[in-house]
Amino acid sequence: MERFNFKISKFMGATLNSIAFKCVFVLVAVLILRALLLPSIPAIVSRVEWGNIVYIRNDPQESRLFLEVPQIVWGLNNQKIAFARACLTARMLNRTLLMPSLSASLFYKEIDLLQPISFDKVFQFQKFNELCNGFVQLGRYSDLSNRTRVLELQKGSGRKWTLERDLEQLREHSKGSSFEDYEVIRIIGKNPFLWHDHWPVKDYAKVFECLVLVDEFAKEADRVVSRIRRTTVGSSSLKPLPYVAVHMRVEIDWMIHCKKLEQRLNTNQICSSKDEIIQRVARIPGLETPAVVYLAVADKLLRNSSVLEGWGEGFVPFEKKKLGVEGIYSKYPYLIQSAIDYEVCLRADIFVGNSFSTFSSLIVLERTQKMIKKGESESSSNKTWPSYAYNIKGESNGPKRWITNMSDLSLQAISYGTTHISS
Ligand SMILES: Nc1nc2c(ncn2[C@@H]2O[C@H](COP(=O)(O)OP(=O)(O)O)[C@@H](O)[C@H]2O)c(=O)[nH]1
Ligand SMILES: *[C@@H]1O[C@H](CO)[C@@H](O)[C@H](O)[C@H]1NC(C)=O
Ligand SMILES: *[C@@H]1O[C@H](CO)[C@@H](O)[C@H](O)[C@H]1NC(C)=O
Ligand SMILES: *[C@@H]1O[C@H](CO)[C@@H](O)[C@H](O)[C@H]1NC(C)=O
Ligand SMILES: *[C@@H]1O[C@H](CO)[C@@H](O)[C@H](O)[C@H]1NC(C)=O
Ligand SMILES: *[C@@H]1O[C@H](CO)[C@@H](O)[C@H](O)[C@H]1NC(C)=O
Repeated sequence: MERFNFKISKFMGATLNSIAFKCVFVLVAVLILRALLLPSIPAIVSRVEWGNIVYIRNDPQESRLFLEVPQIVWGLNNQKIAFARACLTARMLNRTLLMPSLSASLFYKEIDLLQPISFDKVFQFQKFNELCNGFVQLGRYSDLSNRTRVLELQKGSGRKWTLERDLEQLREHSKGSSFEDYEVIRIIGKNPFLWHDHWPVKDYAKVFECLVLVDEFAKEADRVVSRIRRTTVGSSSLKPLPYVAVHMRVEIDWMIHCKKLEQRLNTNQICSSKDEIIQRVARIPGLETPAVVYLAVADKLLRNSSVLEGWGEGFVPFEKKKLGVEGIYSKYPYLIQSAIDYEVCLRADIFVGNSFSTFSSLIVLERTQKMIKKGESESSSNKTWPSYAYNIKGESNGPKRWITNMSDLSLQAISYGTTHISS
């Protein structure tokens, strides 16, 4: 809420008619008008001093009430989804989300290996608040007042903790002025995926749009992409070759997970062997060859380093080592490596991924948004930023065309776990 402090009592009675007072009065009036008319000035607290008049304005969009969440864990995109849910929870509670810790390491069972990494070491803090202004906001712990009152909100897991029950609990805590006495609501609980999926795809997309990598890592992604673009074959050296990024999800962690999932869902359309991936990519309709294929894989988690073998004529496959960019990646922990790879896939001429992977799903979501922004959705063909799922058979035995349905009512419908993809 706006708050004005006028220390003008000293003026009262003494110099009411003085010209100086009139000038000051006009200035104050202007400041008030400015504050009312331009509510989106980014400053959280602006302070203008004029003589002994002090005027303080708290930005109305910057809620003085906060939500705190536990450290966010698991893979890059599972972390992004959990982060988005924390943001949307804060939005629902009309609170600013205290900037959470992400995890630099993939291991989530050994707490000491979790390697907390501050959100702003990975994504631009200021940029996030600028882009998400009016939707959700991040705050810093230093924004908290001295006498912070904290309400702990225990989140549950397990069978009793249904989607409805979770939502009901959140609704309860967003109503009623009694909660406004608590500057901080702190969500606690063990399950790293505390946040249930209560929001439409568009809301998630809005949060993801505000996530911009810090310059250091964005530059590393630029370097990798320019290496790929520099690749030439034979005499076709003038025009850059098209580059296909394939999120080859064949790492050991995935193979364990996907086999279980296939059994449970009674399907064989999840895992995809290397050979199946190669065959499907070769049958992408209209793909011009020669083409560079960038294999986005976590080299460390590969049992089998033969991913470069078996690609047919016309395909020039690269992974990090062969491309000579291993040095770029190896400087960084898992989370950053994965984030660089994500950027490289995002910018590819063609992306091919696995419809059961959140990594693939969020790339397709961002590419779909780019496509929509370019106004392609109205034209007769959705040709820019094409994406495919190699685990599902599409036209002429190629991979299935993959576009995110932005009108879907939950993220579940478009990520981790579907063979029903829009196309
Ligand atoms: N493409 C790529 N993947 C990586 C890298 N490092 C780790 N990974 C994998 O990416 C996965 C990322 O997890 P996440 O983004 O949550 O997606 P998902 O596990 O595929 O649903 C991890 O499980 C790792 O196997 C990397 O440098 N590049
Ligand atoms: C915080 O507390 C310190 C000492 O307890 C005090 O000097 C300071 O003015 C307080 N600040 C605010 C913003 O209340
Ligand atoms: C949250 O803020 C919105 C917009 O300012 C308002 O309409 C809504 O009533 C608020 N909700 C709560 C629970 O305070
Ligand atoms: C590695 O890949 C090759 C070629 O696809 C395959 O023949 C071999 O069985 C694989 N080895 C392991 C350990 O998966
Ligand atoms: C293109 O994609 C958009 C977004 O999914 C969809 O709404 C539209 O119907 C598609 N257009 C065609 C011609 O397929
Ligand atoms: C997209 O999702 C909405 C909401 O679930 C659904 O009504 C619509 O049919 C879906 N569109 C496509 C192309 O699947």
